[in-house]
Amino acid sequence: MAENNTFYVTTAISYPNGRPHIGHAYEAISTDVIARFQRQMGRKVRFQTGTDEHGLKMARKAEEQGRTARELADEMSGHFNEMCDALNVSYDRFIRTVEDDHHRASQAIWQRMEAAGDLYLDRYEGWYSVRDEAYYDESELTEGEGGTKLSPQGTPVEWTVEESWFFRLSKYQDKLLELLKTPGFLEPASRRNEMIAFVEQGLRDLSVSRTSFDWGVKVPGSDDHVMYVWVDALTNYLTGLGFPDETDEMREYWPANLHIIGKDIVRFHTIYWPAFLMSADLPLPQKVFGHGFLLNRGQKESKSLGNVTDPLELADKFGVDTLRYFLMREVAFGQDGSYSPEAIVTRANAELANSFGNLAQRTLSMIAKNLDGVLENFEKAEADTILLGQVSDACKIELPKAFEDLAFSVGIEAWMRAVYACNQYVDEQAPWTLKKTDPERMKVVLQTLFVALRDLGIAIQPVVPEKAADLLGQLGTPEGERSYADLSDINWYKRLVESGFVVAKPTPVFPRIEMPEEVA
Ligand code: ME8
Repeated sequence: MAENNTFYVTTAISYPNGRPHIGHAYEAISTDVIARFQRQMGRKVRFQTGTDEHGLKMARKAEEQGRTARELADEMSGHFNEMCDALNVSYDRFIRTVEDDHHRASQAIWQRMEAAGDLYLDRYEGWYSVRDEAYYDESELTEGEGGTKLSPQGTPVEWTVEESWFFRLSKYQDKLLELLKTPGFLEPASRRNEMIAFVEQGLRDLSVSRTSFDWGVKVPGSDDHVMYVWVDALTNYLTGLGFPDETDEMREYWPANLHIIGKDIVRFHTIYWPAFLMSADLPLPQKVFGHGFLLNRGQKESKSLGNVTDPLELADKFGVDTLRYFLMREVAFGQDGSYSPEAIVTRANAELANSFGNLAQRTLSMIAKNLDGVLENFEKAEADTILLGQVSDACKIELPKAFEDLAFSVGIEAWMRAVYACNQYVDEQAPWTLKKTDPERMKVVLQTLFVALRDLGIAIQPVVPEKAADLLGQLGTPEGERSYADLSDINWYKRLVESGFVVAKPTPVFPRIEMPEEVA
């Protein structure tokens, strides 16, 4: 069992059959926010992401382009890795399923399933969607244009007949039902019923190998078979910890605390994956969270609509942290969301520039100018205590509680309310007037705001890591004192004053952004 203070979180691994799109960026960013949040909560975190490079979809795409699957995978996987780096995604391992240790891990889990008596050779005859890399039962299909058959995801299916290894999925039906009904295993809860209904209608054994192509992990002892791509893909979560070896990482981090995935692949993660693990006699992940889809102005992105956005272009135009903030703030995690350049600019200017950025800029400028940047210990009046209580509640209690529940937009909203409260306090206290009428009171007001900024800066780090670090640097917050536990340290201000730290003329953390002309 994983130790309590460790946290293993993963994203899905993406198909590198093309460049990353905004949905991939969204998943990487939200999982990174979780990883950073958990680290800041003091947990020992392991975070894995990567690319899922085998299967028919990759093989066909490469063929279309007249090159090998490996060439396509190498090029495109590189773009996914670059995207993660550019978006400040703090993964511990970027896994590629073509790597040797992954082949070894996949073969090891296969052998365990075989040893459990759960694999047998037969003939598969049925429908397969290459786009989804998924088998479907006739009853799940719908009719498309011209009488073609479509998967529940709306993708074309083809009739497939081949010799195949089968996994005894049916054997796990009762245990899977019990698992799916376990509160907290699959979230949001709204995704549960669909999975329960799928299991309740009866599970058929699953075809888990292919013989019509060879781009995959070889089935041990059956060299003409490659594993069904989902068998190897799901195993990536174990590979990264050193499975099948009994490594420290396996002991510390397995079972995973959280698999973050999109809503379209919940079946694979909450039915197939737990069944494979049960068969291999390995502990099950604690939670699978299926997030929603990100739409471009309410529409699905597609090459034919010509609305495919390169997430790095968005980050370049608006800033990495602005994009991160927007996605986490705008979309209720678990539901679908929509984005547009206008929505990003509007949100960023209203909340980051005009509210938070401006608060920091005004406060620090006034301290630098009117107090020569010098901080002192001070006695709070009632209004100051009330404000700092509100800020502290939002930063220390409300935001962390919401983030722990993966309700990011709720947590950020609580944080934003605290920012608004600070701005209202500035307006009410009017330090620019106090400068003439009551300079001692002005000092207290400015220092109260300084204290609030430090809490606000610490709390929001998982979402906007670079900008928060910039602000905390300007506030003189030592790097080792930026965790959520540090928000309960009552002596930090005293220590800062004693250190002789001087507030310098600030540089804006969140300047206003303009709508770039080409998208205006
Ligand atoms: O499914 N909005 O890979 P993938 C939000 N290789 N998320 C989206 C999205 C959108 N518009 N489009 C896709 C695969 N996603 C498999 C996973 S895991 C062992 C194997 C999400 O490249 C999608 O739901 O099609 C998935 O979680 C991830 O992006 C990768 O999708």
